[in-house]
Amino acid sequence: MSPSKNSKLNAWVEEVRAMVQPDKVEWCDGTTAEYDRMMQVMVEAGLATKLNPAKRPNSYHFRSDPSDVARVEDRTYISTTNKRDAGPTNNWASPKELKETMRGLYNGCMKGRTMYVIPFSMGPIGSDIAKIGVQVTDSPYVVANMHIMTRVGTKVLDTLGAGEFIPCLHSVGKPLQPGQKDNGVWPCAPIEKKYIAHFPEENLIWSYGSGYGGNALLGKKCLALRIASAMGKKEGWMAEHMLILRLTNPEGRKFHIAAAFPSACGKTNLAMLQPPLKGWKAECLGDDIAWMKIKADGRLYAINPEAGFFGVAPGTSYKSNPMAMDSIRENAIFTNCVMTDDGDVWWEDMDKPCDHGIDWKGRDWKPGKEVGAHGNARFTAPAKQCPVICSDWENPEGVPIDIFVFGGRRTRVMPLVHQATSWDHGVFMGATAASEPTAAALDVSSALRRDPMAMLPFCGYNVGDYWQHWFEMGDRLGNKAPAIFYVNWFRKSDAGKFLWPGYGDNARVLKWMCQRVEGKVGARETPLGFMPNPEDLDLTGLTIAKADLEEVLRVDAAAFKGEFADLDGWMAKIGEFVPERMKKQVAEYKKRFGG
Ligand code: OXD
Ligand code: MN
Repeated sequence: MSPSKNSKLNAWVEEVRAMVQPDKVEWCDGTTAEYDRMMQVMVEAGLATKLNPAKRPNSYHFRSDPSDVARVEDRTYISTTNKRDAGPTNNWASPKELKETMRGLYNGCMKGRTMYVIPFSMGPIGSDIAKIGVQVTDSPYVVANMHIMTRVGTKVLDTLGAGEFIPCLHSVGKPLQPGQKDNGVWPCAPIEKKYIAHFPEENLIWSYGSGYGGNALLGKKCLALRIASAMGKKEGWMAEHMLILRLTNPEGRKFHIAAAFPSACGKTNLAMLQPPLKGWKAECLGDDIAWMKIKADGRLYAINPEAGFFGVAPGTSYKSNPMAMDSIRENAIFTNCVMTDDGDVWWEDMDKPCDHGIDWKGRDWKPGKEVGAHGNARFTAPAKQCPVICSDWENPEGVPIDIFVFGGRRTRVMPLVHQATSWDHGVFMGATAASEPTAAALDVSSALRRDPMAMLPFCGYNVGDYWQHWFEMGDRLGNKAPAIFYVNWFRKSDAGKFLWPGYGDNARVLKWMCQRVEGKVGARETPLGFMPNPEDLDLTGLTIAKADLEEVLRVDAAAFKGEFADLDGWMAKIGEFVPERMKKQVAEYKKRFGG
């Protein structure tokens, strides 16, 4: 029986039920008892292992199928009536054809399974920036993860009343025959049957065939980025692939920073960084997504629409991110890690080595040629468990953003930091951001890729229109617009050594940004924009060779000129959709380099 009086919702759930033909339907209430029951179901199905409670209380480990370990960009669609509205960076399919294909797959796809109906809020329930979604899924793994990553439950239905919701349909695409059980085999469909489809004209999401991460937890990339970005364009707000953090200076002034990086650039690390600078305090508000609206005072306010962290495990350690390590000490879900002999989880570059365990493929494992944890192994943990979660992280009003940061992973060419000289220049910096490849997507090539505002896989509409939206937001914000910076923590020397220590020391760069906003620190003008002189950075307590510092702050004009062809290629890819203001920025950029 539906606990909702929303007739549109009830009609949709009934329509889906008739199509997917589950054994039964369960409405999720978001309670701990429900979470525990999901885990019980999955332990019994051989899909989950409860970790040793003495090591990691109330935590579970899962192993997915090797074909289902990351987002599948080739199978992700933006389905709009006109192809131009999906733009040159998205896969497009006509809604009519895509729906027909997918209906064929959905038909009877939940046979032998339970269909769960998950009402969830992205953002604090009732915030004027928040949105309500309802996900239908046949995966208890998804239910449990949604409990952590979003706000699930009856209160959401009460708030929804008869209002609008975003329908999110999901199936792992593996019906069960009578008597058949999963028996330890992660359910999913083969790659050519996986579809992650978005219909922005109707605010609708259909996902089929994958049980993993962003393909399946539909509140995250599908709703909070692809659909929300398209809604933001229509409604005049922004949904961005950005962490949010608060830095407080010794005088008590708070700065809010929203930073966009492609996957695997240390976003979660930056979101939780702890400054080694006396009197400076950092608090985390979110590690992946920011929704931002201009409020009555003319400033841009951000909320984190999520309630948890779905972080990349390998590389996370007490050295790289102690706050994340403390966030996952209990009540966490781990996927595709090594299971240790004492019933805990492990991954590459965790603090202590692991001599023996079961690898992510379920095989007996010892350190050697093959990694034990998949490169995109993940932890799911409640944000409230982060020791440095900001007291305002659930403030329905959001926090006013002072600074935007773009960046990427570049071993060469790009210096440590530069600042835009104007909003339009900052939009150009974001639009031309580039990074080296990631394990978070299964199917991206190993070449350097341009990743505009880190939204390449997540922008739910034409990227040219998206850039135009950025320009227009700047017009509306005027002199209240955040200052824009670009960083690269990953520059290496010719000998392959990182030139900048990174991690907590990145706070030194953030401090420079805050002081720039206050007009308290110097900079030099370069063809890239404003950059710090070595003495403008607070390097107290840091040992860095003078030559390394100079190198990491050097603008190699010849190298940048050498990338003009790549820049032209990128603009040519967006072609007729490049806004005039972007063309002007490209021309000015080249002129500054004398070319
Ligand atoms: C993520 C990603 O999972 O960006 O956050 O890939
Ligand atoms: Mn992300």
